[in-house]
Amino acid sequence: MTSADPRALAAAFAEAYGRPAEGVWRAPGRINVIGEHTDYNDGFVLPFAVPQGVSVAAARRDDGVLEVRSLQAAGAGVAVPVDPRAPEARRWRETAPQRERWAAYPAGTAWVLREHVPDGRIGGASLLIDADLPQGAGLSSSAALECATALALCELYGADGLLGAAGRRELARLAQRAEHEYVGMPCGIMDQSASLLCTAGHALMLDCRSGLSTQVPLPLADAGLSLLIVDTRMRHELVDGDYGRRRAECERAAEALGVPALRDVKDLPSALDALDDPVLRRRVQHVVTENHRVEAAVGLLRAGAAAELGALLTASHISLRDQFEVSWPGADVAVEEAQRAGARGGRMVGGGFGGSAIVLTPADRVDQVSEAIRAAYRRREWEEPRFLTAVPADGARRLL
Ligand code: GAF
Repeated sequence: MTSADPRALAAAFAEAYGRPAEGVWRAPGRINVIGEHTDYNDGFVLPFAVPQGVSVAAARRDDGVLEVRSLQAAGAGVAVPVDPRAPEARRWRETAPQRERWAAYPAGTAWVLREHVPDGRIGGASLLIDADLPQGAGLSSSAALECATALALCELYGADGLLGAAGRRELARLAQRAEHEYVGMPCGIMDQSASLLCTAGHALMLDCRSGLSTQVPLPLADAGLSLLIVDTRMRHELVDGDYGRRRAECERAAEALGVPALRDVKDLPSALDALDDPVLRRRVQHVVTENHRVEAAVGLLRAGAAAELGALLTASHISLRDQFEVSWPGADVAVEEAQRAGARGGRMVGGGFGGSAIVLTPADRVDQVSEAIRAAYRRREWEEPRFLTAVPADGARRLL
């Protein structure tokens, strides 16, 4: 069974919980064309939703408990009070074994939504999750899980104000808040925005300061191009601290430069001169140039020059590798080998330290490019990478 089959998921829900689901909702993962580690610097990003995602079958309950089960996680699932101050919720958050920790994403989402439902209380829910998005692959499975849960709970509990176009922007902020305050991951706003706001055939140009976004057509197939996702099978765990450290370095640099955020650095050479710490200089160099690359990429797409994006992708990768220092060997090798085999460029995506890379290649070279990457992995005795073709898909929605 795949997540694209809502009736099968509803049937599995009825079997698991002994009562019918009230609906099935789905939220996608994302690929970011360009604009990495710019979102929490108030900058620009250009993600699109992928067809792979997370589906949630759900039904309300009235005992204040959120019970989550997953077709991908064996065992009986996790039941935790929606109110995190309840002793059982506290105990669970302090002692949950690693295999149950994924449940913090839906639990945190239920908690942040309480202020937005008519009587100020989410009475509980049973959820059955089905994901065809690999976890830890840098494709934003966590945000997809939050957003699918959020849509389900908003509809079930009548948080109608969060369901329209403007409401979805707020919903993205709430899901981000769940991740900050409940999960402990200080993420930016890109992943939740992509999951909730993207439309098929387009990338989303998002100004992470104003929250304003525009849909930018991404006609890859018409331009004879493929964007290949290379899941390097090297896994990351962003809650672990490297991501938070990068974010803190950016905030320190902004403070030292006397600007609200690194987005406000207008004169890069003077900013670099003003910083003594070489690490902070590298971080600033990345963020400032990456914002320029997002704007350049949007310019190319609007001019019908998608094939020219390759050089920008590779420049982004080199900057993430050398200045921001978040790349990993599997991504570096994939980008280098892809180019040698005729791809136009590529880069790591997501927070880094593992996960996926993307490669922009003429559609007729997909086989050569993927074989070159596979062979390079074999030579190093690394686990075989997995390939997906990235197709810009619709954002989160109700399926049933
Ligand atoms: C992760 C975060 F969740 C995003 O907010 C973003 O910062 C990204 O890393 C890096 O661009 O996916």
